[in-house]
Amino acid sequence: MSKIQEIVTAVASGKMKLVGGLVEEALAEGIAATDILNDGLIAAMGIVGDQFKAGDIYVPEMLVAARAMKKGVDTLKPHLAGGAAATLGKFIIGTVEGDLHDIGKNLVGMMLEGSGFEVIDLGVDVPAAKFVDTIKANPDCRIVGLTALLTTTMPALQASVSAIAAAGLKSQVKIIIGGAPITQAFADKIGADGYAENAASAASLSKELIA
Ligand code: B1M
Repeated sequence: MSKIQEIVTAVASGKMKLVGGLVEEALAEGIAATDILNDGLIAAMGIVGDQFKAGDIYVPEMLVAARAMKKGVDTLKPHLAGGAAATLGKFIIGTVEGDLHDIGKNLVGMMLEGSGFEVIDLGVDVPAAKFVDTIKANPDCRIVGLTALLTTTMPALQASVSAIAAAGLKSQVKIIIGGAPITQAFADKIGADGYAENAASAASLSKELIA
């Protein structure tokens, strides 16, 4: 079994204690950190999602897999985030109200930090008003990122974008959105300034939008 395959199997089966070591071994073998992330850790979560959808596993198994994934991401972090000095200004990020998924959001935050943003992470289940208040409290912040992983929380994403606009803050900040069910068409529909498919493109899009 290849090292990447071992990582996929360990994450998908929630073997948190194994994952850190396997990621270190993969790095020592010269496998690129981005390949370990995409083909190992993220691929494993895809498998977990499919198993959940098929009814082969339940929420507790999804949760232990998520913990194993986090362990892998923590080990990879120094090798992924470029470590640029925070010169690009503030970036407020959060997962919208009703939604507890944070792995993708954390990856986006990590990539943005590595690209030179100072990340203000509001966590998960963030009400629209909290985004508004945090933008107001940070008048030098020029960009905000919203995540939603559930089709049922896409309306909360729309509500957050609307609340930011209704508070008159659209001239201060650009808004980018992302998450598995999100598309460019949805971003256009709700008046977001951009959509990014993954953490790396979220970082490059953010730089473009504030340039
Ligand atoms: Co949940 N879950 N989950 N879950 N979960 C999904 C999303 C699901 C697709 C699984 C499935 O059915 N196949 C499904 C949603 C179905 C739908 O809406 N159509 C689902 C469900 C149904 C649920 C519950 C409702 C289950 C239940 O209770 N019955 C429940 C909801 C809880 C809630 O939020 N209120 C639930 C709970 C959970 C756990 C808590 C157990 C756990 C989350 C733990 C955690 O995050 N700390 C969990 C997990 C792990 C998943 C799956 C398996 C993996 C998600 C993940 O971390 N992926 C997921 C299935 C799947 O995605 N295939 C699933 C890896 C991560 C790197 O990808 O977050 O997409 P992702 O991020 C990507 C991009 O989307 C993008 O960049 C990242 C990659 O670089 N991106 C952005 C993300 N945010 C961005 C922001 C940007 C730009 C890009 O700009 C700001």
